[in-house]
Amino acid sequence: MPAYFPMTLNIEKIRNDFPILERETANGRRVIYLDSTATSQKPVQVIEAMNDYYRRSNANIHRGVHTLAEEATSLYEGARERIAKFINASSSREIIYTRNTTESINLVAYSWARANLKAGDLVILTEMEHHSNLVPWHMLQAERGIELEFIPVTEDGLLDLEAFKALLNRTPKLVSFTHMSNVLGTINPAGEIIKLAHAAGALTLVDGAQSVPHLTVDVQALDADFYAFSAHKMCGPTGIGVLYGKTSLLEAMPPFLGGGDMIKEVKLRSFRPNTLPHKFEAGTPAIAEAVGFGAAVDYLTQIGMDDIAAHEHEITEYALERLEEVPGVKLFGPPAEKKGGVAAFTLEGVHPHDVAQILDQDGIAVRAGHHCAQPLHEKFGIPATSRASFYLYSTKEEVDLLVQGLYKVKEMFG
Ligand code: C6P
Repeated sequence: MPAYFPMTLNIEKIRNDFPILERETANGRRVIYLDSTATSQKPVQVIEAMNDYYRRSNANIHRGVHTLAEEATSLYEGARERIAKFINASSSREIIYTRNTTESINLVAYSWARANLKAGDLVILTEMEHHSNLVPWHMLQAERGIELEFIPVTEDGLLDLEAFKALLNRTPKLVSFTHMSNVLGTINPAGEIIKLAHAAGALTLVDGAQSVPHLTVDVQALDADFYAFSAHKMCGPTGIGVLYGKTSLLEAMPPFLGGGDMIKEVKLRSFRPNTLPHKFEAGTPAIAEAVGFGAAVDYLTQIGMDDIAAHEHEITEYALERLEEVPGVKLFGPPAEKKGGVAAFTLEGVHPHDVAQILDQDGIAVRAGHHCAQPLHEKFGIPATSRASFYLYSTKEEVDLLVQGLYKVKEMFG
């Protein structure tokens, strides 16, 4: 077993932090979790931080002067500080808690875009977007008559930057794109795209659902205007995410949801909104989840994002190599140097759902379907793929078991 362990991280120690990796499925197989792109598993450090919060400190925040309320507020705000540091925001006021990446993108679409875009204004997206960075813009197009254009994806799964430059001549107002594709794994040149967009006078929104969990992200170095991500894909709990925005932009934006906590003052016929970041956080938020999010960021920071990325690269390189050996497997996306830990594939003659179901009999968890990126699958002329994805706890041994499982699938389908 140790021979399989890559050298970058102390995988044995890391795997011990994730109790779920020890469990067995109904037919007595150990779980081989290859679906971290959908949601990551959670280390005990996160589970215990949330548990401790409910056992010791539970109270509503920003509302009370009693000990528990102050403790809960300080835990909630402390997590925000650490998340700000994690992505190098210039202030924690730029970190808006949301429910997830989807809500973060919708916040920009509802608040910034409805205040700033009119009929005929152009928003540039890409062909590799997740539905959460497509549908909010379709909705705005139907409501406002904005225009949408898409940076094409090349056959090898990269963005066509020459086509993007041509689109920039049409003076877009916003360029909104994924930093890393959840299907192809492509890591897009976010810094370059942002620079080009700014030179053309557009703002930028980056969907970081797959990048923040796996790469070192520095929003100031990127010069991103907005950046969205979810806790649950980075060892944290479900139900909480972040919208990062530059202070000047967030300050100028109208509130998104109205209610308690997002106000300074309310009269019968009017209100004054609160300052940042509270202006965008109406109602009692996900407090325990924020505590868990802070613990997740501490956990990843302590291990080191660069080492995590290096480990994932090693696993991905190995996985692509091994999957390519399987007759009938077709891989989608660029080579390992240009992608994160995602391997989407089809197996000739077998529906991706059948592949996933048969693998599951051996405890191997992969996702099958369009992965909320239907237009991208259409582009490649397929309805679905099977997708294996990797994280800091993934091992080469698990890749071997996946490959072994695929040979079994082939045998069953003759
Ligand atoms: N992708 C996947 O299996 P939420 O659900 O809001 O936390 O994240 C949405 C989202 C946005 N952008 C990208 C690039 C994503 O990958 C996701 C979530 C999961 O691929 C669930 S569909």
